[in-house]
Amino acid sequence: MATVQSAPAPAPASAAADQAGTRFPMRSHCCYCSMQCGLELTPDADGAGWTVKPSSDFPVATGRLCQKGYNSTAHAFHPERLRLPLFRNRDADGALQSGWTPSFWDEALDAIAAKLKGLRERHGPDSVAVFGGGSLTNEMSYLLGKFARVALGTRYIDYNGRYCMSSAAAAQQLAFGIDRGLNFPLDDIPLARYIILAGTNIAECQPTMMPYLLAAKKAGAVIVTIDPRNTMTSKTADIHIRLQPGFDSVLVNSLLHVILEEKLYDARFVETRTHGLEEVRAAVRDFPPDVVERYTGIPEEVIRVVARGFAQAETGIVLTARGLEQQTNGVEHALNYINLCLLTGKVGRPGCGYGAVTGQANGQGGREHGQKADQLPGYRSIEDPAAREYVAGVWGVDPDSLPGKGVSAYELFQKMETGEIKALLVLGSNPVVSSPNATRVLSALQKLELCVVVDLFETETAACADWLLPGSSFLETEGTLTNLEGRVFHRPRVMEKPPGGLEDYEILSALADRLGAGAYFRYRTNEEIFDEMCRATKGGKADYSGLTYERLRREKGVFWPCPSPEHGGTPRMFQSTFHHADGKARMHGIKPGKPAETTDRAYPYLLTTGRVGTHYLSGAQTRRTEALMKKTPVPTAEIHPSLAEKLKLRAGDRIRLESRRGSAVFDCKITSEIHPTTIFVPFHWGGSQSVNVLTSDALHPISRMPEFKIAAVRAERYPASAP
Ligand SMILES: Nc1nc2c(c(=O)[nH]1)N[C@H]1C(S)=C(S)[C@@H](COP(=O)(O)OP(=O)(O)OC[C@H]3O[C@@H](n4cnc5c(=O)[nH]c(N)nc54)[C@H](O)[C@@H]3O)O[C@H]1N2
Ligand SMILES: Nc1nc2c(c(=O)[nH]1)N[C@H]1C(S)=C(S)[C@@H](COP(=O)(O)OP(=O)(O)OC[C@H]3O[C@@H](n4cnc5c(=O)[nH]c(N)nc54)[C@H](O)[C@@H]3O)O[C@H]1N2
Ligand code: SF4
Ligand SMILES: [Mo]
Repeated sequence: MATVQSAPAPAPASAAADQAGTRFPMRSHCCYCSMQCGLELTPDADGAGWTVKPSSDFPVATGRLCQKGYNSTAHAFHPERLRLPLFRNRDADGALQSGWTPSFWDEALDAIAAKLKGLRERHGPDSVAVFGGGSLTNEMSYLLGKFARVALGTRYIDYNGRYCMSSAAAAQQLAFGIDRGLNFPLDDIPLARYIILAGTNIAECQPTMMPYLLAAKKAGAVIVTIDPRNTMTSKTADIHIRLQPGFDSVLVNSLLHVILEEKLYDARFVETRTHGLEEVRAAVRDFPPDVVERYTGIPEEVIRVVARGFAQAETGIVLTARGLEQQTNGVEHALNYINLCLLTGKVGRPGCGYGAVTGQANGQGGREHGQKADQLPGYRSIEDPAAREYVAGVWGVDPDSLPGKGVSAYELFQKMETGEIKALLVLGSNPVVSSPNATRVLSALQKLELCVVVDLFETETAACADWLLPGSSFLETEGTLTNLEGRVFHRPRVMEKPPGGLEDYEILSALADRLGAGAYFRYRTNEEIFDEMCRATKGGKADYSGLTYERLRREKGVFWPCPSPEHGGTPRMFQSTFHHADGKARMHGIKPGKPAETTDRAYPYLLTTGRVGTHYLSGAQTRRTEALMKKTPVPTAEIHPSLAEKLKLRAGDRIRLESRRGSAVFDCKITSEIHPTTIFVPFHWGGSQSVNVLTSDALHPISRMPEFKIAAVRAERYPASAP
């Protein structure tokens, strides 16, 4: 393969001039998780990078960073950063040749647009698809949605947030009529007297949130964790419930059973603010704690203690994350945890609430402004005629020209497999590593006639690309993001883009121009995109219309909804009303369902997957960060000593895991902290280290969330001496 051409990397010396006042330190925000900790950056002594310190200027996790945050700028200077558009020919059978040819931007954009136009003419606009990501700014998320609908005219756009927040989002929409990760500010956490953390490993995934939990604990709160593993998070808990994956709704039904049986619920709140009590009562009738102890091994007494503790506490919070959401029953599990809050009246007042802990940098804003298959900006539905008319008005297009809703992220790959989708633009995701059943995704991508990837690096997904375009890192662009609390804030630019380079938004605008839609994409700055986006959100659920860059800078972030310049924002939601037409929340009776794949004789163990503190998602950035790779160079499977004994594992042996979809070999760590039937593997690696070659691509019927957290596998010893 030809070497990937690189132009000189931008150096801190070219630091952006638009950060007023003292030049250093400059302000930014960590590019990784949803905490969005503030950074203070000063150039290294050798001028080759930045020295990173926590910012004292951002009112979230002030003065704190985790190991990823301290190392968050390193990847931007990695020698493998792409600097020029790269191109590859296809041979007569349509297969990609090896070796990239560097190109110029004009040449690249002309060629891509010509190919897209040709496909559109021959096969219609829906032959082209777009795949976005939750790391992108609000501006880019919005623009990607507009680009798909206006410049390409395709219904097929979705993004990696489908793999992330979609089940909790669907549950919150059903229960509350609106979806915002946390319904309350982080500052409410220390006011909670009882905190349930289910399927959320905050200590590794949002590490700077831990002090909020520890402050609550210091003030007397009881913390309960529910996870198949005794994680770093559960080490701070008073009670840890080690649950076999898939059993959350069974456990919660039992908690609800005790609360109803012992009349510990908040009858006034339930009566005046909710619907569904009788439905819940009926659903939990058959789940007394002694029966559930028999199903799950969780002692009856523990169930009673937690149920009573949560119900009787003056204040309480429940947080869930991907542990229970990334399942074919994920929406139901989340709904049941919401039931717990509603039944006990713990919503809409200080120290109370339900929160689905958002994951990606802009996992919140990224799911509000149109990257989703069925969505228009402001959390509007693309199927709603009034929403179509309003947004079309802002865009200056005919409402009838907007396509209808498309399909979810994984279903896009299924449509590539059948040939219905023939071209794909990926911006802000690395789906070959992060999708379930990754081998199938890879082969679907190989069927495309045109694949364009805009990224910082030649990722595993770029292996399927005709065109690889250099994207801008978080240091080289400005924009707004919305953190896990729903706080919209402005992230300034730190460095100028390399000479001749294009920002992500400029790439889309230039392509739109060549596709004949340039008139709708004439932006000179990210701020112009933001202002248009805010107008497009007006009257929607996620209403940003009271926001401007100036205001976000001055107030250091504002919580949405914020429907007018005079409105102060909404840190705590649901204080007097929910977002259904009658103002009441909905409780749902949950009948626990089985996962798509259960264990059997051939595949006797449960594989669950997730994260480690040192790496981020597909690893595209953190595997290019030396300090983090030194700590965790390879994925390690966690297995229980009883399983190690069964497999006759010896020190240094690895483990070979096989599911119905593939097999892979991993190093292993033998630990009694994991549920005996369960094996955990992190997913931050690709190729032969990919755990997603094993995972199940069963999707939730409503949210279309894949079942990343449960697959049936067999396991065998892989001797240390084997290759
Ligand atoms: N270090 C690091 N931090 C990150 C990320 C990262 O990649 N690395 N990614 C960010 C993103 S995008 C996201 S979405 C978040 C994810 O944050 P989390 O959801 O907290 O992370 P996971 O490790 O995927 O899963 C959490 C826990 O769920 C448990 N679990 C598995 N099955 C079940 C089950 O059936 N029930 C219950 N109750 N628990 C179960 C796992 O053992 C695991 O400890 O993290 C964000 N922060
Ligand atoms: N087995 C298993 N699989 C999972 C999960 C799991 O728990 N288990 N979790 C799922 C979840 S919650 C998530 S969120 C997904 C995420 O998985 P991915 O979507 O693959 O996430 P990233 O690795 O963040 O991919 C972002 C890509 O965009 C690039 N990038 C970053 N910022 C920018 C930018 O500003 N511009 C451009 N052009 N490119 C940029 C990065 O280099 C990287 O290649 O993974 C999912 N996959
Ligand atoms: S907690 Fe999240 S945002 Fe903060 S430094 Fe760590 S990875 Fe970055
Ligand atoms: Mo995520």
